Amino acid sequence: MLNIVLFGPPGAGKGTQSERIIEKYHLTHISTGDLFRKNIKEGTELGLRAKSFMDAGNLVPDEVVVGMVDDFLKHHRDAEGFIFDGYPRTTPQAEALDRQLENMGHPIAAMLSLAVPDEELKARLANRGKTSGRPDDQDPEKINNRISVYYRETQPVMDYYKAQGKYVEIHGLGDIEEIFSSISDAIDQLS
Ligand code: B4P
Repeated sequence: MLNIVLFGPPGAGKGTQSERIIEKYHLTHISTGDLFRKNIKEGTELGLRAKSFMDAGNLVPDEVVVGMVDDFLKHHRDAEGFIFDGYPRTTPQAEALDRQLENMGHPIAAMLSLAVPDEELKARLANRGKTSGRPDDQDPEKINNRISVYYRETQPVMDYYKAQGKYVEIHGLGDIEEIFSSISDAIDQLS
């Protein structure tokens, strides 16, 4: 079983690269952002709890996210491995993930961290906002808030994985397939 965290600021390309990773390595994809958007669309109680946080570009509270991931893992016990896309986003979430995987006997093998400059992130998100219909992509203030929240609450998660010797930085600027090739090289070195 291969478990990987795909990490990076908003708009770094986590969703974009996850699609390629799951196809090549047959991992099960868990995107907490996608799961929340699905719940919002379906009008579930979980979706209602998450919506106001997401629309403002803030993080959904840890206990809500961790509970949702617990549930997902329980329903995917036969997976060959997981790509965690957008989770963990806080140090308490990283600690929770270690506990969740301890129960399954397969810890995180690596955190692949996409490095992209802020100006490029803002341009990508504003561009996606033209067609995505996502409230958090459409307003420059919300985009700026998401990037600030990333530096304040999410970036410390890097140190958590650096301390475990699992941190791998990936240059995230440029051609999507070239970035995927760097990711593939990093994954191939793990197995
Ligand atoms: P997410 O859904 O995780 O999304 P994201 O950060 O917006 O984007 P991602 O990095 O996946 O970007 P993408 O590939 O799409 O989070 C949304 C919200 O959900 C959060 O703000 C938060 O409120 C909540 N949430 C989710 N997880 C949470 C958690 N664990 N805890 C608390 N709250 C949580 O790429 C963006 C754009 O760039 C796309 O248009 C893409 O086509 C383009 N692009 C990608 N790679 C490119 C490249 N190399 N060159 C040019 N463009 C590129």
